[in-house]
Amino acid sequence: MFIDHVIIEARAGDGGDGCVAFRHEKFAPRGGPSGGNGGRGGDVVVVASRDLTTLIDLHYRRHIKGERGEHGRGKSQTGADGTGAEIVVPVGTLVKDADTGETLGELVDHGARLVAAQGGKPGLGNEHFKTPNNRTPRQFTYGGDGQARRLELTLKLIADVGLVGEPNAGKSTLISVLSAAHPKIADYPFTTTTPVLGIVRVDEARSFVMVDIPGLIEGAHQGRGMGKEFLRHVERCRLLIYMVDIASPDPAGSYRMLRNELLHHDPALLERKSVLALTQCDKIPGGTRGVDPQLLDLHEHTVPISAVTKDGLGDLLRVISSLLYEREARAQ
Ligand SMILES: Nc1nc2c(ncn2[C@@H]2O[C@H](COP(=O)(O)OP(=O)(O)OP(=O)(O)O)[C@@H](O)[C@H]2O)c(=O)[nH]1
Ligand SMILES: [Mg+2]
Repeated sequence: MFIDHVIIEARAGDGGDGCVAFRHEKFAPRGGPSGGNGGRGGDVVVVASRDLTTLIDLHYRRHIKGERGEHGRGKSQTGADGTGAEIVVPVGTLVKDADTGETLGELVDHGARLVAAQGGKPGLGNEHFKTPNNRTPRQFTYGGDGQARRLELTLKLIADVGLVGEPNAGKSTLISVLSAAHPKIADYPFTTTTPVLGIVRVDEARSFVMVDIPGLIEGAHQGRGMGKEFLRHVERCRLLIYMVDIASPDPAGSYRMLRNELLHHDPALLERKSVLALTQCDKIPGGTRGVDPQLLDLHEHTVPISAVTKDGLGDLLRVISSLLYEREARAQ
């Protein structure tokens, strides 16, 4: 199961109470105040790890609590701080307050940490209130309440290259020939129901991460089909590949439909570097060389391919890598 959205209850620990105590020593029977402060409550912290790829663990663990700080004790002893609780999430997780909608942060790097609920402040013991005028204070304060918050965690996969296409365009087939990923492939629509990541090796030094998402159909932005929900996974891709089956009834229309769906989801996606891959060219006479020139003109970078004969895959990789690495190449 692929879980990429969960709401959990985070409750930080309360602060420990301050203590009221007086020293009772043999030669100082009426000693001064000695009640120590409480400890801080443990925070609830969200930590990003590249070792996770879904939020599934949290699906089964909805309540996360930090420990309470210990109460202060006599003999000026401060209570120990409560241990914090960690919520480990995959890199690329967005953390929001589920009730206010406020974005608390986005964990983009491995090891990044975000305090999602603050532990309660320590209470003060009576020793703290000692003044020259008041040598026997009985005052103390209670520890503060730990912050309680409902957190909405949303995972946005971080891939360099996203595949967008209608169902059956051949997205999963492409990722399975270019990477070690093995998504299910079949000739019925919506075979892919959850995003799949694959690492594509360009040469010894370079590789990129590709993401295959469920197919898009016209009206996806209004909730038709299932692709809309997954479009957020291509939001951060540096490059998009429009996948259009050359043997489908209207390839040019399919390409325009895909652009239109992206436009409605987020207009910035149309500005993204992109390549049009005309897929399944083995099905037409002449294969990758038999493509109608008008289709080749649809997009600035158009590459005819066949995942079955592997024709055009080298060209596709060359175009992808020149676009992905062009800034670095120029800088060298
Ligand atoms: N002849 C031929 N068939 C292909 C090619 N690529 C994919 N297919 C076939 O087309 C069908 C759909 O392929 P998939 O890779 O599952 O398509 P998809 O785009 O992932 O589809 P969804 O997951 O439903 O969105 C399967 O029967 C594949 O075997 C190709 O290059 N040539
Ligand atoms: Mg698929």
